[in-house]
Formats: sequence, structure tokens, C-alpha cells
Amino acid sequence: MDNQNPVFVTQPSLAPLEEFVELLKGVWERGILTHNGPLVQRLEKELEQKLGIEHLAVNTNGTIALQMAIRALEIKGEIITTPFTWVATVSAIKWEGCTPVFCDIDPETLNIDPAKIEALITPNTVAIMPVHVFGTPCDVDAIDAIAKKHNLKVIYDGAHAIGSSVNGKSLLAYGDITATSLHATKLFNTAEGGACIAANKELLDKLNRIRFFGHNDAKDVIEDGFNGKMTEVHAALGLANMKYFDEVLADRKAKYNIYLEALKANPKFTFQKVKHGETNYSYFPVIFETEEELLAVEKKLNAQKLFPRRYFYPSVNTYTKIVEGQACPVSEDISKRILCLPHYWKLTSDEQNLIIKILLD
Ligand code: T4K
Repeated sequence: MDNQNPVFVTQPSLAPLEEFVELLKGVWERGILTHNGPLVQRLEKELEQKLGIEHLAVNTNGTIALQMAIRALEIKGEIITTPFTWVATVSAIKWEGCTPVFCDIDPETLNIDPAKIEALITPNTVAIMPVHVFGTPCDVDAIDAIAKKHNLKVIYDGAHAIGSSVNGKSLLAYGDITATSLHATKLFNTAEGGACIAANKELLDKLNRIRFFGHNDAKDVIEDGFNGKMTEVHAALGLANMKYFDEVLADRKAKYNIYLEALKANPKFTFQKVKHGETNYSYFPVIFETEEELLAVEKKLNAQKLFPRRYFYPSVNTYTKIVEGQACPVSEDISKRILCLPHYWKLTSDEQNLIIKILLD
């Protein structure tokens, strides 16, 4: 049977509207819409409790969270990062006056390849900014060891990583700072939003000042800050959605396993490997043998109103406006052959089965 309604790569996970409205009533009564209001503070506490972490500050979005992290660590120079990411990782580095240096990826985990980092370190290197791609944990122990040896900071781009873990600990707890995204397309969302998770209280205080124009309590300005505040309306959505966090995560895992079981025996496809810790199963990427095969399958899916996405294509090191002359053959190759299948809470089993059928056709 033909598919009737368009199915996109994802759809926001949303609590019932009444539960969001209930929280909004309090916002209306108080008249406090922003500036570290009670719901923002509650969301921070609930996220910390849910993830078993400390020192979390929410903000406007994941891109600003990365910029806040760079500012808080007061670094200027070269930052070693991955080309297999969303452009925001690299634009954040550039907005903060630093230079991105691309390190190629491990072809199995699709994350930065720790074995290739040291060769890129120069006297100007100040930090490593790996990405936990699609929620799959990086080799945090290896990265930590390199950073310690060369006295570098580590900022994890954990935009996809809420709900992932390593050594039984939330993945967001690693590095000097982890920045995450709470965007509509993420496992847990506040429509737009993000958060920084700092290694200590001193850094957290600094991040809180940076997101509030650099002010301290005495209204002096003691940081190079900007406006990175989350509103009460966004926090209300986060609090409403929080109730469904575990259900959404479990559903992603179940659907991820359905895809994997159905497709794994087919030699045409390979899959991202989880070698360290546990993923949050938030994306389902399939790696094809060739770009031509990917395009042919994409066309068949589109004909049935099924719209997967080519995350991440092209490899960020090849964008015109980024930085010239840094080849990353593994990332460039995989970028051309990888497709993320529709994967979200309300995806029906009929829709998922149709996607599988078309892939196996
Ligand atoms: N670092 C990494 C590694 C990232 O992946 C990202 C963002 C960031 C940093 C920065 O975090 P933020 O500053 O964004 O918080 C999306 C997201 O906009 C972006 O957040 C995300 N990564 C990136 C991987 O994907 P698009 O251009 O694919 O979004 P869009 O609007 O095409 O959405 C995809 C599908 O989702 C649509 O086809 C339909 C559905 N959708 C989307 C939205 C926004 C909905 O159903 N409702 C919605 O409201 O970028």
C-alpha cells in the first residue's frame, strides 16, 4: 500500500499539549518570562537529576553552548575537531576567533579518530573538540589521555548525546565542558535550546555569567558575555517533555533494534559501531557501498513520501566558507554514502516496515 502522509527524518517528541499549557499558566501568573526564572532553574535541576550529573546551565541553543564553552575556558588558537559533523561545531570555533583543524574519523564509530589527533598538535593547539556523532560515545579515555599529555582543554560537542553513557556515567559529564542541544530534532527538546555541563562549579558560575551579558551578581561585567538565556516558555516545554524522557529513549532503542535486525544481514549495508559505552539510539544511519546506491534508495523512499536525511553531507572540511586545504578522506568518503532513516517516537510500525521493505528491495 502507498504511504499517505510525509514521513521526515525526525519529528519532535512532544508531551500532551495540556501538560505544557498547565506549566504555562504559572508563567502567565508570575509574568516572569526570562532571566533565570523558576522554570529554567527547575529544568536545570531535573536534568541534573535525570542524568546523574552536576554543573549544568541551559541556554538558547547548542551552537551558543559551544561558544559559551570556548569563552569560559578562555582559549584562543587551534582547536582540533571532526569534519563529520553539523556545521555548527566548526562555526562556533570560528565565531570565537579560533581556528578549526580537522582530524579524520574512525570509519567504524564515525567519531574523531584518537590515533590521528597527536600528529595535528602544534604549539598553537589549545583544545580538542570531538563530537559524539549520532549519540555514539567517542573514545573518551583515549582523548582524555592525549589532552592531559599535551595540556589541552577538551570540549565535547554532545549535541546528540543526551541519554548516552560511558562507564555507567552520563556522556555529558566528560571533558572540561560538554555542550548539548535541546533542539526540536533532538531526543529531548525545548523547541530551541541547549546546555553546557561543566567539570566544576567555578566553570559553571562563569558559564552562567557569560550567558547573562557577562554580569556578576553585583551587576559589574566581569566576562565577555552575550545573551544566551533560555526563556521560561522553552523551559516549560522541557519540563513537560521530561516526563516522557525514559519512554522516548526506550522507544528509540526498540525501533533502532528493529531496523538493525532487519538490515544487518544484508551485505549492501554497514552501520555505525558503538565501541565505547552505550548510545542513546537517537539516529539510525545506514552506510551504503556507493553514493549511487544511496541515491537510488533515497529516490525510491521519496517516491513513497519517505524523507531520510543525508547527515552529514558533505564533510564539513569541504565547505567553501570553512577552511581550505585540509583533506579528510575517510570523512569525505563516508559522508557521500550515509543516510539517516526516519527514526522518532511517533513513527508507526507500518511506516518503519515500509522503509525496511524499500531498503531490502
Ligand atoms: N553540533 C552538532 C553535532 C549538531 O548536530 C548540531 C545541530 C549543533 C551542534 C547545533 O545545535 P543547535 O544550535 O541546532 O541547537 C537539524 C537541526 O536544526 C540541528 O539542530 C541539528 N544539529 C542538525 C543535525 O539537524 P536540519 O536542517 O536537518 O533541520 P530540519 O529543520 O530540516 O529538520 C529535520 C526534520 O525534522 C524536518 O524534515 C522535519 C522535522 N522537524 C523539524 C523541526 C525543526 C519537525 O517535525 N519539526 C520541527 O520543528 O537541522
